Amino acid sequence: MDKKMQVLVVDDNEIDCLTTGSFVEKANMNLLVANDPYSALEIIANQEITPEIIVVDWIMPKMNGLELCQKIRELKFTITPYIIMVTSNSLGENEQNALDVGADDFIEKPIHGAIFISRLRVGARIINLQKKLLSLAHTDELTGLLNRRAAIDACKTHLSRLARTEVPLSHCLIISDIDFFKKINDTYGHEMGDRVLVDVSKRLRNSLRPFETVARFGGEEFLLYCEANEKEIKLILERMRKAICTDPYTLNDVSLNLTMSFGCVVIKQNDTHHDINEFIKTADSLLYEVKNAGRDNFKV
Ligand code: GH3
Ligand code: MG
Ligand code: MG
Ligand code: MG
Repeated sequence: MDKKMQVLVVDDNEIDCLTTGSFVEKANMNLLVANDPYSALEIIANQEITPEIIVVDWIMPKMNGLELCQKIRELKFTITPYIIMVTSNSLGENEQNALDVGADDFIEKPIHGAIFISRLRVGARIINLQKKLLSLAHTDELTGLLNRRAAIDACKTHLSRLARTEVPLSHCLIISDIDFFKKINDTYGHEMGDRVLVDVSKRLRNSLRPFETVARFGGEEFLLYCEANEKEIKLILERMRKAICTDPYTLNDVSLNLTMSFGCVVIKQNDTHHDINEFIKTADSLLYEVKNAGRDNFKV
């Protein structure tokens, strides 16, 4: 089931806040409340809960709704919030100004509950569309794993989190590649090749924890990112190597075994200022060494 839509109501008038809030809850959405624009910006900056629909009152002391709307539009979001401006200030040019600075909708006070709920649902449709597009843009169609672009974004997030952690930690970035994959396509056909890619993806995904990253980086090449030190990662890599080569891959009557090679770079907190592509390059050259040394192995 879809998660509840997060709706932030910004209004300096407590009664209006309660009324608007009750409609939000009636629409079965999750209500967040700010009684002034500054607390609204704080809630928006909070990484844990990102408001998806923001209902902004126009007349507020210190910073009005129009300015707040402008400020929100200057921020960077993964999902751009849908802004509904609400006001008793309903001159035609106000409506135009609100829409021009970035509001998506404009409603006059007093709010008509049923219509407001319908308008919240319009906002929810736009948000859900954004989510769907984002997920398509980030997912590898065949395997369902993250694709290359999303892998790099995820690694950047992991890196900045590593830079911020207070306890000494290290992370690992792995590039892995199926050995002699071309032979599988050539011998058994592309359908078998695809089947192997899907199965390998599952085995790799199951080898790491949910918050760690497993991505399809290229044709038969994968990027993995996990929280581990050098000693731990050697055990994890050996477990992954075995998960890939132990059980056969089957499609119809065909059953085959394969192996995979892994190159892994350990990232310490002091290294987090490096560009992610440098780590990928290092992992890749370690992978190349494993290939040259006979494959079915890993190098850290
Ligand atoms: P090595 O051990 O050196 O990695 O040899 P390899 O044969 O695995 O490497 P090579 O790069 O020569 O071949 C990779 C093959 O992967 C070639 C390409 O046709 C195949 N491939 C890439 N993407 C897909 C895909 O989506 N489906 C299938 N079936 N094959 C793919
Ligand atoms: Mg007001
Ligand atoms: Mg290969
Ligand atoms: Mg390859």
